[in-house]
Amino acid sequence: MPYQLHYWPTIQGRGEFVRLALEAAGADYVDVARLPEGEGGGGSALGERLDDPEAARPAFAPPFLVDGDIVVGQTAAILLYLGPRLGLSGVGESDGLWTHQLQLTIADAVAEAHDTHHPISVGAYYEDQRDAAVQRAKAFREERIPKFLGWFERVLQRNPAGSQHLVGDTLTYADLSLFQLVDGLHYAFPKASARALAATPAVVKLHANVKRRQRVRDYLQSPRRIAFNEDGIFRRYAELDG
Ligand SMILES: N[C@@H](CCC(=O)N[C@@H](CS)C(=O)NCC(=O)O)C(=O)O
Repeated sequence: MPYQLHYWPTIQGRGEFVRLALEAAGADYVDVARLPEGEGGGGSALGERLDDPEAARPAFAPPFLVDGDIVVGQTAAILLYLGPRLGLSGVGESDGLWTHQLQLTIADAVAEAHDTHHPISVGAYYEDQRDAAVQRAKAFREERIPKFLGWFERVLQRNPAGSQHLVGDTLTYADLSLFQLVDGLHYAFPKASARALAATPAVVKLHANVKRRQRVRDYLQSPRRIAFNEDGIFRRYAELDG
């Protein structure tokens, strides 16, 4: 049975962290909401699934993964579940937990990137919170992007197995997610992220190495990879960069 990924069909968003893991492992999966409506696809079918009154353990929000009887919500929990199954996690309790910790830190960075364009309310339009967004984005650019990327740089430099990977000497979902974080920051904040990345050579190298991997490259060039856009988490608004 293929894994079922349930996520909004028109954005990369948080679903992209799961897509990348599935794609990099060559896993059999269906991106359900991207199917034609007649086959259960579309955003409204996804909304109906979230509101399913029969679900004993409903996910709070997309993404969620269905694997037979198992339903897992929360991006980091989905990757915690998939990691060992796809051969994309540190092995053993200590390395498995470390991989998860890295993912949770990436989730923190993603939430802060989101809040630069929605600092007041998730439910209000960007245009109605632009002034606060400008202020929030300035702090994110000047303090948080360098702090997050600097921490990942130190993690890479201190990895006893070498600075090619975050955990041990093989690819994990944390590497894939750091690739996606850097890609997103580069899209949304081209000037600020270029400045921060100039001080984090191992992060830059990891991003390039992940992008070069055959399955990742094939995926990025395929129609399955949705382009960044201004409905997603990483949005390019000129007034928020600098
Ligand atoms: N912490 C959750 C956040 C999930 C989330 O915020 N999903 C967004 C799309 S990226 C959503 O549709 N949220 C709807 C809501 O929060 O009401 C995760 O990492 O998966």
